[in-house]
Amino acid sequence: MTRVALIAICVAAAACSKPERPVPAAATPTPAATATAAGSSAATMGSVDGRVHGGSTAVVVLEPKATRTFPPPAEKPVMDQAGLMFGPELLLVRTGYPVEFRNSDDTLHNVRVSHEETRTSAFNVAIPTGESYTYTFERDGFYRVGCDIHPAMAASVFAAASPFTALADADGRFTFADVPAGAWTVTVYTDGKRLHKDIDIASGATSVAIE
Ligand SMILES: [Cu+2]
Repeated sequence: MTRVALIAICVAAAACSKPERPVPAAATPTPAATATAAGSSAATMGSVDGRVHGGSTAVVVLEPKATRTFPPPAEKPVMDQAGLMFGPELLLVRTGYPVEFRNSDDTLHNVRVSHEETRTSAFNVAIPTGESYTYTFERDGFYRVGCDIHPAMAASVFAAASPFTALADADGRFTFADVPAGAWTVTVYTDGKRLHKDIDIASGATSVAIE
């Protein structure tokens, strides 16, 4: 049994640039999820510093318990093909927003992508030298990425609606900045397992452990 522990999730109340301005209620339905100590609105922002113990590669996702709308990503994520390799090995993307697949090699590649859990094909396209293909993932989860021309080429995509996704570093550490206060779920994907932990983000510090 793999033991994964999330420790020292510290939440610091950051000064908001517009502390007096109430968040428009119409745009953000906020059902009373859980009784948080602060009970404040999205005007309060915190940050999360955590650590995953015991896993190898760990993908961490922070998802709100209540429905929440997030701004679009600032940049379009890119998966490149260079030197007969995909890069990066794992690309974190947002569902509903475009992702670019490039071929920077002097040879033809194709890109075959399928949803890992459902085995459903997302797309399979040939990408000539110097060209690219843009795709928008609509379903959350991991995707397998391969090239049929070069079977050794392999990578993964992880798609999530939440903008708060991270690949833990070699020591298992991860950080999320500017997280709106409220009730959230931390999900850790590691060693083929999916581990959940609920946390309340507000002013103050929180420690979380997932066994
Ligand atoms: Cu290839």
